[in-house]
Amino acid sequence: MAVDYTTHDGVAVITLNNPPVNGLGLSTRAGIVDGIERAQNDPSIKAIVLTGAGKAFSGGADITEFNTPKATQEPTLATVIKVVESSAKPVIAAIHSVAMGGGLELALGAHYRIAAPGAQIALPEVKLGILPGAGGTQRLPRAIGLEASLNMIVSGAPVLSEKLADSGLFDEVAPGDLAEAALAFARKVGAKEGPHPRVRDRQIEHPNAAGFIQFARNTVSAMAKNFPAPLKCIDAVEAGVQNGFDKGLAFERECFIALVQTPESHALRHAFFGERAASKIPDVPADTPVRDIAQVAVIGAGTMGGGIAMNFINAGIPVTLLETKQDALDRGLATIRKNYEASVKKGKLKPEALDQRMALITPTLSYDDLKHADLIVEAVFEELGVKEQVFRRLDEVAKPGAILASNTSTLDVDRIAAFTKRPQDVVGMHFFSPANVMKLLEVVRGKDTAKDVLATVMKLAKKIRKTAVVSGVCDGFIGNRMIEQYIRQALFMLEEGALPAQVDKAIEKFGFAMGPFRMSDLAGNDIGWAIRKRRYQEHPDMHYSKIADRLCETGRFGQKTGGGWYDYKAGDRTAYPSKVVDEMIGAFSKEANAERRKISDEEIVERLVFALVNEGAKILEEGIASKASDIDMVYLTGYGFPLYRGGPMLYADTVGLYNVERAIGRYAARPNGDAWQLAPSIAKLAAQGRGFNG
Ligand code: T1G
Repeated sequence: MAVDYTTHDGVAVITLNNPPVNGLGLSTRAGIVDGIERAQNDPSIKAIVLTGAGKAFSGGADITEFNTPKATQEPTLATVIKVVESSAKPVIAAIHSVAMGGGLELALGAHYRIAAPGAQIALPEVKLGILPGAGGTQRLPRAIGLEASLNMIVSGAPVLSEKLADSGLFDEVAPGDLAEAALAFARKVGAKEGPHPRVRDRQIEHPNAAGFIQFARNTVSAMAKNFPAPLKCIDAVEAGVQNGFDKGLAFERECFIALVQTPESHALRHAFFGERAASKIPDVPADTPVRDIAQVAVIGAGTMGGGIAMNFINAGIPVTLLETKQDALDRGLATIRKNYEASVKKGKLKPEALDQRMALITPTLSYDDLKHADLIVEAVFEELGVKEQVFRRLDEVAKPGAILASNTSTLDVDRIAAFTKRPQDVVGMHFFSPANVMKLLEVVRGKDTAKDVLATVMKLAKKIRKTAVVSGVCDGFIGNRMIEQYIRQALFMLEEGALPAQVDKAIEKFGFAMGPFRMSDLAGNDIGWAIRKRRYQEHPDMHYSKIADRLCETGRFGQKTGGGWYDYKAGDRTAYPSKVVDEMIGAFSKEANAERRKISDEEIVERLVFALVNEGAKILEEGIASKASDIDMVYLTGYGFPLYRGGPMLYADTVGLYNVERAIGRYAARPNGDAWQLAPSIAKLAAQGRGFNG
């Protein structure tokens, strides 16, 4: 039973014991009910303490039971809370570390609550696209008031227990031994005559509840346009304010059932699990010993190197930063300082933290200073010859067991590893620009990369707050290999009749943060140009539209040259459709004898997104990615794919692979159709009526 029951001089202690965070799974829920009933029937017991073992009071509903019959099997959490709330003997919730979601709702069903300081208190359900489904929208407003509760429910953000000390949620915030404080409190209230106070019986006091709720609704509807849950949270709280607890509870249930079935909630839960699943590598045991990373070195103090260094400094890990020339080193340090100064100005960083962080950097021009580093990340020019020089040098100076990582975005990590005598210590750590901001980290596993190196880097990624996804070695790994096909389709569509602004608008309406042409103007069209030139050498058979080369030949590299696919005005980053470029596109189509036609937004979205899906399917077939959710995590955290659609592979499942296959078949039969080589797995899964994610 995932619950322990002990007695202490007239007080029964029910301890949730379902590691890792006391998720309220079926056996835990049943154990609580049994414990409460056992205490009712024991005349020596005057009061009951409910608490959690290990690192949480409770992290809420057991997410491992989501979408399984156990999740809704009696006793449901609502039943458990009803049993707790109707106990004749007082129930005291003793909260520490984490009380989230159903865990907090359970505590709200108790008669009294005592908390240790530092506990994370939250109703994060809205982040899963649902709302508190066990009375949270009804009890929390009665415990801490309308405004504070709406803030917590709609944001899902945790609040530290001591910040709620005077909120009416806790009867005590106990800085000392929580168990002792709970037992003492239990003996005190156990001596009192019942009935004991129930949160549900409190009133929600507010001078102008209707006005505040309307204000909240206006605020939330502006920011939550693609997510239904936040507004539903407000509706449920309002129902309780207007119609009383029981009607409010019933309405909350209706909202919960409706939301849990929405594609947005499915996408958010997919991302929640995908984030956790990404850190699990099928053939690397979870208990693989990791190497200690106390000191890091970064080679290259440019945009990437500086951003990479900041990640480690932000986590308190000292960094030796190596450059070849003093002025480059000085520039790199100045950029890092400027970034921190900007954070201080925005109030995101305390002034004293700026100097503390800068003090963690040891600048140097000498490779010899890297000899103590446990991890060395190179972020030098993206050219194999340069990487070779760096890794041969590293092989000479790095201490045995140091992990040697390359930030390469497309080069072959196995070839880089072969420049050393220690390929087992070489790995790719592909950060995304700006490296100190973007959450995605592609961890590229070479054929010789040791398992403990992978385990170490995945653990370190969590420490520097990155979403790490393991990729095998191929050109472009996961993200860039897929974006290649996306851009190919975008360029073909220009040739066939679309214009940059139409393509961007269509895919931005679908939910992408930025369309391909605005993105390219931002990153620099010359970067794609250089990659295409390399591609033409390596894959002469691959059919590309040369329209982007034509643009680059005129020097229109994007924002940095005042013009790219769009025109720009000095000091203004707005992308203005360019008459010159539109005419160039028209002329190009004529030269290519391409009959320009009207292309619908729907075709634009299908060709861009299904190009990602088709290449993602091949990446799965080749084992470059181990699971579809890894590919989705790459696109959600590194490429601006809309979160409410869950990533390209989940979106394909939502559309149905049968429909994806038919759409690809249609495009394969049209001009430039040779780019559509259907991934066999799409046809196979479609025939079985399955999706990528099961
Ligand atoms: N149930 C089961 N396992 C959970 C869990 C949960 N609720 N939350 C986390 N885990 C696992 C997680 O998968 C990982 O497992 C391990 O715990 C450590 O997690 C009715 C319906 C609690 C703050 O949304 O925010 O209640 O990978 O690495 O950084 O209204 O986990 O080690 O095998 O994140 O210390 C609402 C989600 C559910 C809480 C701990 N609850 N969890 O953070 O560790 S819906 C949540 C978190 C609900 C009710 C509704 C965090 C944490 P493994 P971790 P951490």
